[in-house]
Amino acid sequence: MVILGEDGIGKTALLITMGDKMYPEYVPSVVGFGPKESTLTNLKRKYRVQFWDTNGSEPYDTLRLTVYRDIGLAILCFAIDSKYSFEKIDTKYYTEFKVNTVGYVPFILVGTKGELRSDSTIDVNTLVTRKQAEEYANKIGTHYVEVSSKNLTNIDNLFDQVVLTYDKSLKEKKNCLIQ
Ligand SMILES: Nc1nc2c(ncn2[C@@H]2O[C@H](COP(=O)(O)OP(=O)(O)OP(=O)(O)O)[C@@H](O)[C@H]2O)c(=O)[nH]1
Ligand SMILES: [Mg+2]
Repeated sequence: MVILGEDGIGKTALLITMGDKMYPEYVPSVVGFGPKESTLTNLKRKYRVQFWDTNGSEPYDTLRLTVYRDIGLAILCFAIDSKYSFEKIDTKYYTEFKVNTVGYVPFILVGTKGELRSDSTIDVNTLVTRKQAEEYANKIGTHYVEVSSKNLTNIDNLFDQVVLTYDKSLKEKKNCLIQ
């Protein structure tokens, strides 16, 4: 799978947290550039997942295109405290992902830094609302999962959703071949 989105929204922290079930003290920019294997456990099963971390900044725009070959699932990511990163999903990452993948590749919309919703020092008007995110996910035909790597909220649910979405797309592909 590949994780896509703007700079500084918590992509790398999320990948590390999904693997380690722990929020990292130090977050590198990308977890290597190239696929990394990780064993994730969920739904009482173990999965070997190969994931690509990416970087949203312009110098990486060309390099990122090479990632789309052969991917099984994409996580489209924004941070709930960055309306800019949410808008960029539609204007950049979703489009780029659709243009550069062949056939149907499943994807999930993820809002990071979810714990900021209950931070009383933050003006709620500056946040992307859950309703906005859910409506957008609905429009592009997927689910919205809001997570907090910092508080480990919904990290397991996200991986459940990754597995379900991926399995469903495999079954649909099989059905298409039989018909
Ligand atoms: N409040 C909060 N901060 C987070 C969370 N996850 C990551 N961060 C912080 O957000 C910043 C960016 O996190 P990264 O994981 O490096 O973000 P990235 O999207 O990989 O950024 P680039 O590699 O620059 O594209 C870091 O300072 C993290 O500590 C979270 O769940 N909550
Ligand atoms: Mg990163």
